[in-house]
Amino acid sequence: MTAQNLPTGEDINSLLEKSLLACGVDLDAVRGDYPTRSPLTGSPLLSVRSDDHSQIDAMISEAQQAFLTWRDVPAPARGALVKRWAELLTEHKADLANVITAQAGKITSEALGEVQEMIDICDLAVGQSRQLFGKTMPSERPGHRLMETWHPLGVVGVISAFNFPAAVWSWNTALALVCGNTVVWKPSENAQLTALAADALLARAVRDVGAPAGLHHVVCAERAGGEQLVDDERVALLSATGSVRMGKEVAPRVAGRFGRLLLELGGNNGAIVAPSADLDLTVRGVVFAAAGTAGQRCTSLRRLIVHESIADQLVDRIVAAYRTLSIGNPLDDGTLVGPLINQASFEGMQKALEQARADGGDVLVGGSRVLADAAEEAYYVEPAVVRMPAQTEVVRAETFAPILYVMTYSDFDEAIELHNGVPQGLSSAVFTNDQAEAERFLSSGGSDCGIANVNIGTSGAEIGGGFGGEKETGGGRESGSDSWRAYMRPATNTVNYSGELPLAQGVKFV
Ligand code: UN1
Repeated sequence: MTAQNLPTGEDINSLLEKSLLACGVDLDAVRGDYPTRSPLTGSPLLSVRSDDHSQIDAMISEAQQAFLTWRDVPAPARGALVKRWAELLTEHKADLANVITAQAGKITSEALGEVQEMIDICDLAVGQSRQLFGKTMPSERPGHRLMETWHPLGVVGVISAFNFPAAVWSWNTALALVCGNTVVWKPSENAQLTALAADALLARAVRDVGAPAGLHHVVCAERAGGEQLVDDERVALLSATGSVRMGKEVAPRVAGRFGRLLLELGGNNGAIVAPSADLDLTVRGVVFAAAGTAGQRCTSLRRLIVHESIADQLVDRIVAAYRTLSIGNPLDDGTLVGPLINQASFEGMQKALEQARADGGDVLVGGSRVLADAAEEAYYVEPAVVRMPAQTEVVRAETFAPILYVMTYSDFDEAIELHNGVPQGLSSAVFTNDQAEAERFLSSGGSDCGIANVNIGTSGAEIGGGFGGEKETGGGRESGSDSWRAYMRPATNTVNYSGELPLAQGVKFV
């Protein structure tokens, strides 16, 4: 089922400009020669400025300078900035969501959800600003206190992807700011307008609370701009979200200069469906996780490992649900699946499907392009379900598009082995009503991912938990739990109030 009424390029541009202005973007200041386009129609959007090497250098210097002031502002007062930012995000939720839809192609409900996720991380960070606690330990020496304190790092460089063009930056930025750092952000070339809109709201919060203006910057540049953040020694922490290929390039360069790294790379998320699973709930969970956001989340469900006794029945129901998905204009209320980001993404999907067929896979539904007549340069696709005879190379690779590979298992150990038998380790799920299976999946011998769920899909994590994964996903944790520690450095302090000078380990000296 497809929705035919795509907007015109003019419609999108007028919605975009109105929304950018409402967010406080100075259109004249951001305008430049770098072309941007809307995945809704493939039509051009406002062209943006390109920052060169010396401009990026100046941003890092300003951020470094602002850090010297910001680090001494009490953390709860830093929290007041993030609190104001959350108010502005709440007030301009629809404006920012419109920009996200226009540039990333998310359906309105998911674009609003992305902004809600930003508000949520701000709430969390504000609370965190009154904690940032260290431990105290008993000293072995009388009249001494031993404790740990946490201090800001400096400039945090954030590299983010197109698919969560604002939320991932906000996870990093809200925490980095309350922790006393300053931020230089290099968004995806496919998400610069969203970045400028999101950043304009932060700029307003900075002005409203009188925080130092230089504490946040957006770098509008291609890859070289990101590389500058990777290689600049003043960037104390580099937090990068994107492909495994990008992470493999970035990690040794940052490590080579002893910078800190936070990586959130690819996922190839799987779900096991056991015979006891509630199939109504499973179908809904699977369809949202696999087809939602047109399969363009790091957490999208890409592999379904189903018990052989229920496989046919479940697959039939998923296929039937896929046939009812409305694909088209993401601004329309009823639409569930918007466009892919661009042609390369569509081609990647086609190539993967071809390979899957060559490997003996059976494409049960989807895979075709739709609405090509209405918008030649937009790439709307029917999400695909492919029954695979085995977990072949193409299944083991992340294709950033809506392909769900289905495989079967006969015993639960085999299912876990299949599940963990991929290079990535971000998110995972089991659908079961057997408590022992659920517990095994969550145990150390179960899922090897950073996120492991029971009876919900792999995507849509809440902000309160740590977000990230293992193996090629890069090992970083962002957003909730103890992730704030990645933005700070611990110091161990020993305070002597005894008036004597006993040495540790009983050592005698002068
Ligand atoms: C991403 O795709 O990079 O768990 C982030 C989720 C969202 C975040 C996804 N909260 O699906």
